[in-house]
Order: sequence, then structure tokens, then C-alpha cells
Amino acid sequence: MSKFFPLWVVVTHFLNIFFLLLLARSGLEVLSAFPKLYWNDDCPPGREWARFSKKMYGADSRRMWSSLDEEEAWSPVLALPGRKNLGLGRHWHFMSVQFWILTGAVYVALVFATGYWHYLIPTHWSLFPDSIKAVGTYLHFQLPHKIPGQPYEPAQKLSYFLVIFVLAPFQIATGAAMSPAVLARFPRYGTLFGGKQGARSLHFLGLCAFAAFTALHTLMVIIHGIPTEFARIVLGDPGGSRALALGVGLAGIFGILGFHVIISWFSLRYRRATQRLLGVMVNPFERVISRVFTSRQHLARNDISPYHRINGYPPTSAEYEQMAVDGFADYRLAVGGLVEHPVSLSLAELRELGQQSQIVKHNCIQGWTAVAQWTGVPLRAVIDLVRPSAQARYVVFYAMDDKGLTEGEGRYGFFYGSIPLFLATNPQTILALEMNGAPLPIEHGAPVRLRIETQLGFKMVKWIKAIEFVEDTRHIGMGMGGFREDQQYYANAAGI
Ligand SMILES: Nc1nc2c(c(=O)[nH]1)N[C@H]1C(S)=C(S)[C@@H](COP(=O)(O)O)O[C@H]1N2
Ligand SMILES: [Mo]
Repeated sequence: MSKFFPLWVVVTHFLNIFFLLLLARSGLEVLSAFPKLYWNDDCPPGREWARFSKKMYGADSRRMWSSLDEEEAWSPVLALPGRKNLGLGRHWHFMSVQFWILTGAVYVALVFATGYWHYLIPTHWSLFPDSIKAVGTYLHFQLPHKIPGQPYEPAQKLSYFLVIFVLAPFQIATGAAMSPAVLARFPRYGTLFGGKQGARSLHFLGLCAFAAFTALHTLMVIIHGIPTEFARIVLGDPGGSRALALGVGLAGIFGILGFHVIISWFSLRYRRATQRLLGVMVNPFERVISRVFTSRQHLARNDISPYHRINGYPPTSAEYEQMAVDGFADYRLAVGGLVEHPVSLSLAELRELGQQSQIVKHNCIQGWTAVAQWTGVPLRAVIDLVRPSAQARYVVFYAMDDKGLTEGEGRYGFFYGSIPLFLATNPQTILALEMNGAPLPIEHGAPVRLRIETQLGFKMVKWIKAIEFVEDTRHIGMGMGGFREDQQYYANAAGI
């Protein structure tokens, strides 16, 4: 091992390539679910600064549309796993990011512990003009000289510094700024990046920067000569055997590509198994942040979005339509299960339990946001009324929309969702009856919908028919805790 390319640099460099490719492909899967980028959290349709889709829906489209209609199926060659698998893409992303950050932390610790930082961190302003000169040298088709006593030439040192100490932390920071739990608990952190959409756009530009760096870095390896450069970074020995270096280097590259072929195939072929296996690593993380962060959002009236996207088509049954015509006068909300005092409440009785209002940001799992004021009954008041027994651990919300009739994609059955009790008693968890000061519009869940402000939108069941307290959710639906968890392989905890 040379002192410039110790074994730990060789290993972390390889792991970095490994995890970055996973992050990039799964990140594209996430983007495909809402292939539009905005600078503004209102996400007005048509005002995106980038759109990777031919489909266009306007706020005033004549036919009703739902945000799932905006989702694109991208090829598994590009996205991991591709073909509209947002839930699994997120699983791959959140699994990989934990190991990528771990790799980075070990690397940075060793960079400082070993004194390697001298080769990476600029200690003199002259690095900037020297870097410009080095770029000029390349443009004259010559190779610039290395900094005396160091492994890299000036432009190389500067670009490594920027990627490791600026771009990587920036991707982590903008990534965290997209989590609904983080945004609900620390709304001002989100404003650092111009809100969730700003963070999304910057995170995407960060991916572009990584891609540009990778392309340039690869070009440089080619220019400087592959067998020699491979000997350095693959064997850690500039004088090592060229043939061995090439062999090991190519084995590493094809190993990574082969792995991607296998996991892409596996994820598409065994979607439930992938959801469960990756969930083992991702769910605990999601649960912790869902548990420790409560929403502290009190946005201003003028933050309210002029247009709030819709997700999920309303119930199409004759009963629901008739109820809507009657202004939901005969509607009753059944609350039962593992409770001491089951009830069936009219809207007036529900309202009498006390109401609160909150101006908050909605975060759909697909990526869009919108701000609205929601008014309704704290779920805690309903809990106090029905008194769940000691065994009750989850609250299940049953909806009136049969997705088989409106959503297609092979999905079927009535929408439902569940939340653990600790989310049910959060101060901003309410059964909303009004939106922006008017009775809930049909599209947004009339007459009653759930709002939980630390979670992604799919947890907030609309058109609620009944609420059940249960010990376990495994016997309900396909057993994953909710309709979108069952049929779209989303994670059940939704704080990220
Ligand atoms: N009953 C029911 N509730 C639902 C859905 C649905 O399809 N049916 N979609 C969910 C999703 S994915 C989101 S993002 C939000 C959207 O809420 P909105 O339409 O009021 O914007 O509702 C959630 N609640
Ligand atoms: Mo959603």
C-alpha cells in the first residue's frame, strides 16, 4: 500500500461507488412518481421549472385528475426498481443512505485521524488560481503537475474537496429537508432551502452535480491512463501489476452492475419480499422519527396555497353520492373495536367534541406539497370518549372509496389506513371537517378526513366511514397496515 492510497481509501472509494449508484437509481424512481420540479411549495400545475413527463394537467382541467395520474413508469434500466414502484424505490434509497453516510463518516474520521486531510482540504488561497491554471493545462491537452509531496494536482484536490465536504453534506441536508416529520417539527429548517420543493429541486441538482463529477472523474482516469490509475485506486499501489489492477477494477465494476441487474429483477419480481426485507432496515428509522417529532406548524393565512392537489378519486357509490346531495345529514361515523364505549356519531355530535384549526403543509409521498387550513375534532377527544382498552395499539380508518373502480393499476378494494396510538394522540392529529373555512370539499374527503401533520399524505384517510381500535393490523386487508402499503408496497411508517 502506498501512503497516498492506503487500503481504507481503496475500500471506502469502492463502497462509495456502490452506494451512490443505488442512491442515484432509487432517487430517480422517487422522482418518477412526481416528475416535476418546483421552487415553490404551492406546486401550481404548469409552473414547474422542470418536467420529465409529457403529461400536463392544469388546475382548471375539465376532467378531474388525481396526482397519481402524474406518476410515470420509468425503465428499470434507469430507475430502481422502475415501473411505478415508488414505495420500493424509497426503501432502496433509505436503506442505501444509511450505509452511504456510515461509509462517509468512517472515511472522514480516517481522513482526519491519518493526516490525509492535507491532500484534500485547501490550506492556501493559491489553490484556486492553481486550479484554474491546471484546467487550462488540460485544455491544452497536457497533464498538470501534482502538488509537491501530494497525490493530486490542484484542480483535482479542489474538486475532491468540493465533492466530499460540500456536495455530500449538501445532499444529506436537502434530503432531510424533505421529510414531513422533520419539516413539521422544524419548519424553519425547511425554509433554509426555500421549502420542500426548493430542497427537492436542489437535491436533484445535487444528483446532477454528482453525475457531472463522475463523468469528469472517469474521463480523467482515462486520460491519465487506466491501468496506472487502476493500480492506485484498486490495488492502492501505483507500482502494482497492471494486469492485476485491470482485472480487479473490471471485476469491481461488473460486480456492481451485476448486483444492480439482480436487485432490479428481484424487486420487480418479488415486490412484497423486497418491501419486507428492506423494511427491516428502513422501518425502525421511520418509526423513531415519527415517534419523536410532533408537528409544530402554524403557518400564516397568506401561506395557504391557491390550489391544493388531490390524490385519490372520490367514492362513486350511489349511497355516497346521495349522502353528498343531502349535505351528509344522515352520515354517521362508527367508532368501535377494542374500546369500552363504542359510538356512532353524527357530524353534529362529532363537532360537539370540540374543534381546532391548523394551517399546515401537506406532503404527498409522491413529492408535491400544498398548504391549507384544516379544522376539526382532535382525535384525542374521540379517544377520550370511546376509551380504548389496554390491548388497543393501532387505530384503523375505513374509507368509502373503492379503488378498484377509480384507480386501476390492478388495485382493488376499499381504501383504509392505520396509525399507531402515539400518532393518534399527537396535538395536530384531527378528524378534519373543514378546509380553508368551508365544509370539506368532496375531493378532499367530505364529510370527514384524517390529518396527521408529521406524516405523508397517504396516511390521512379521506371519506372516513368507520374507525376501529385494534391490537394488530395483520388480519386487515393484505396485512401491511394500509391500502397503499398493501397494494403499492409503501412503508407503513411515513415520517420521511
Ligand atoms: N380514502 C382515501 N383517502 C386518501 C387517499 C385515497 O385515495 N382514498 N389518498 C391519500 C393520498 S396518497 C394523499 S396524498 C392524500 C391527498 O389528500 P388531498 O386529496 O386532500 O390532497 O389523501 C390520502 N387519503
Ligand atoms: Mo399521496
